Amino acid sequence: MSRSDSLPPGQKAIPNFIIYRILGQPEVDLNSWRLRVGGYVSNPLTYTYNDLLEIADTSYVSDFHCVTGWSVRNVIWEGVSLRKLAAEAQPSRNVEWVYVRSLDKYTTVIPYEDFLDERGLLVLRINGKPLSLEQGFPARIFIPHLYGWKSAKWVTEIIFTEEYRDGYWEALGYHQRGNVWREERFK
Ligand SMILES: Nc1nc2c(c(=O)[nH]1)N[C@H]1C(S)=C(S)[C@@H](COP(=O)(O)O)O[C@H]1N2
Ligand SMILES: [Mo]
Repeated sequence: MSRSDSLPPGQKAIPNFIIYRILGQPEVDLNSWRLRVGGYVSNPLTYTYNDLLEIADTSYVSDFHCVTGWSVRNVIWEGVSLRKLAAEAQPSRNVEWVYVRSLDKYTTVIPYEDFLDERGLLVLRINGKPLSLEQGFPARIFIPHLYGWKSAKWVTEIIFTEEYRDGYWEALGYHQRGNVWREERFK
């Protein structure tokens, strides 16, 4: 079976996303919201929501996997490729990790190599509609082969770093990378 028709080990399909907001639902003000891309880069950048809409370049269908064992199949994802954001910021050669911060103070960490996966996405739309507030409007991360906790909602900062640093779930024992096909659930 190919990856497109099988689920990763230990996962079960359910029809709809279960909404998680472990730190509460943040209030989003689109006028003040910005996405900052920085850290160890030669060209730090700040994007408004409209800037991101203008450079949206990617759309595909892929499954979503939460580490607690549920998956939602065949979701349509649209947005800006993370590769493009990285290319604009020009991370230093020594970058190994990407640290992500959100409006609700949620954080997560992604290996630079996985961040650069060709399907890595800053999501602006799900299933043909703008992200709902509860699903992370204005923007969230999605990398199909990583567990859902890496898919930070309401993202405000993407920071390229040399040093590993735990995010919210990683500090509680969840894996540095979280590859669903290798079942990297815990450290
Ligand atoms: N800011 C923020 N992002 C988050 C979370 C959260 O609590 N806060 N939960 C994560 C987890 S564990 C999962 S499985 C997915 C769930 O996405 P959903 O709420 O759209 O179903 O969001 C991820 N991103
Ligand atoms: Mo999750």
